[in-house]
Amino acid sequence: MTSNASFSDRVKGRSAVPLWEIFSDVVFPNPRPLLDPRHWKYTDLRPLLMESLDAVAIEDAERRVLILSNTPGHGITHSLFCGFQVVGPGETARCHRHTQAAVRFVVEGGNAFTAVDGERLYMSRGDFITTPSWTWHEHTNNDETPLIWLDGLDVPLSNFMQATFAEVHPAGNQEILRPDDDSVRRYGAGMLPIEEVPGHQHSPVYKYPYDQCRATLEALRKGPIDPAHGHIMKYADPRNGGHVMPTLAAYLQLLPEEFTGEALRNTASQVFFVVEGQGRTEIGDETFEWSANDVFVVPNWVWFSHSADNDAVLFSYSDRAALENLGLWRETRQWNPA
Ligand code: GTQ
Ligand code: FE2
Repeated sequence: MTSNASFSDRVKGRSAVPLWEIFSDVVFPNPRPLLDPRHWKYTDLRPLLMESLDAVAIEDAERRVLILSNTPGHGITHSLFCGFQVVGPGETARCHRHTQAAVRFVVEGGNAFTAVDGERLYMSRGDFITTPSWTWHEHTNNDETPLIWLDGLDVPLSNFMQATFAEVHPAGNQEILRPDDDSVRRYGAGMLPIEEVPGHQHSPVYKYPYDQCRATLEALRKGPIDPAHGHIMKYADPRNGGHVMPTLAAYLQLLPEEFTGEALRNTASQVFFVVEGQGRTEIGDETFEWSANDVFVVPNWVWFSHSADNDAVLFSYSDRAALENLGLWRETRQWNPA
């Protein structure tokens, strides 16, 4: 008996599968995003964040985070994690470290800091802070009001690679090894030591203060504008101009009043946080109207375009760094006849 079916069955009986039966499931012409675009309004989430202060003690929570869950694995995309974290007055979220890398964007700041790798980084609204893979980190709020920021992590990507490790600091708090905001002062001016440049795989700058970054966007107004992004800059590693970490890329962009952006699509999945202004983003065939502090997510390989009513500033992070490092980055822009 030698029918095709029985051949296939005999192959499958040996824990093998004929490629020709499933070829188009594994090799296909373009990405097939499995997630939906989505929009979270801060006005919906903030009251819940405030309630969470009473709903769980910081000692019982490890981190008090409301996850913006958009996939079965609690990612906001197949590769990225996103959440709003709140630390109440007088609280400390204890020190730990993990192989997953994090970026943070401060929403409601104050007299509060995150300590990363032996250094306290004070948190004001709009500051961009990194927590690279395997660096010790803890969060302390010495203010009278809650501290809130947006967390972006490469959790689904790292977990997919099954290279996840995590541990709590044996002392609960890390030793502070350098002055406050030392990495900003040491490396944030774009200068580097002529020898002994840090050899690790992440930017030596752990905080990019909003006032400086916002001023940079303002300076760009006088120059040419990108038809899709408006005035955009990436948070860069000053050693090489690369992304801040091997997996995560992050950006700040200014959409001037009445900006109408061209569409583009790329292989990154992207999370946007509205820092200032109002506008809308078309993602596929949906339109999301956003205003300050909202979050929206753009799936990979879906056409999207931004427009702004008044001057708008968007923070975003994506898996572009990982894609570039793996040779999987691609972008296509709308064909726009002159
Ligand atoms: O602040 O250390 O949103 O470890 C998820 C995991 C935040 C954190 C998250 C974490 C943290
Ligand atoms: Fe953490």
